[in-house]
Amino acid sequence: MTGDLFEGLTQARPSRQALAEGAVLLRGLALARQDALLAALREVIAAAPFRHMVTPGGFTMSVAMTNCGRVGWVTDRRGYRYDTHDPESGQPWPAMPPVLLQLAHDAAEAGGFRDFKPDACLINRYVPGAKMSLHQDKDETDFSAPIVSVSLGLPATFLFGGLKRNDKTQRYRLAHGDVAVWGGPSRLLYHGVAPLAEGEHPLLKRQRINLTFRKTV
Ligand code: MD3
Ligand code: FE
Repeated sequence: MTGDLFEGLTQARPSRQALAEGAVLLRGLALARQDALLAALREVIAAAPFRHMVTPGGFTMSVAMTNCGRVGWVTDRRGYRYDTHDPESGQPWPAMPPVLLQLAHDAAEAGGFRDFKPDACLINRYVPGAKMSLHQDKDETDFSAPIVSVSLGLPATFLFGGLKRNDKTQRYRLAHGDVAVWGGPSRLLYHGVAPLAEGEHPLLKRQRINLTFRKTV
């Protein structure tokens, strides 16, 4: 019996689930290093606080975002892009903490992608009600590298479809500590997140934080 009163807080060993060709879900992979991960995240967030960005169409996103790494993903009325500097502070984005880089590398390797060296980590914060509409991640130039995503805090319903917006979607529940790798034929699949349900996570309280590691060039 390995059950835990606090769902998702501990897991004896990570499990692996194929999602699509080139995509694998590594449940619980981040749990063994969650303390170091959360400590590093707190430092990044102190230097570059979460903010609600505006889409080129003029909508304020319900998800709050920040970044670490050589470049960060930004959106404003001028468009989507990667930028070396945080537009709020005028400073370079905080460096990618080694514990984040190592987790992304290890996850990619478990997914069959060697030597993954992301130069950007987009950090998304969802509170109940926040969502992310179906989209493709295509602001990068190197689609041969995978994207690695790490879920922390409240669970979410993640959706992913095909290469066309109207392709049928599948739904998965992503919980605290789950890591997914999206490479090869899965790299440009449409994906999104359903509105976050109410809840309280033992460590992160009323929020979900998602990290996506990208190699942009
Ligand atoms: C499938 N974030 O930041 S992570 C994003 O949970 C984003 O915050 C979601 O989509 C979140 O762009 C989903 C899972 C994910 C990330 C990238 C993908 C799935 C993907 C790229 C290709 C296919
Ligand atoms: Fe995405």
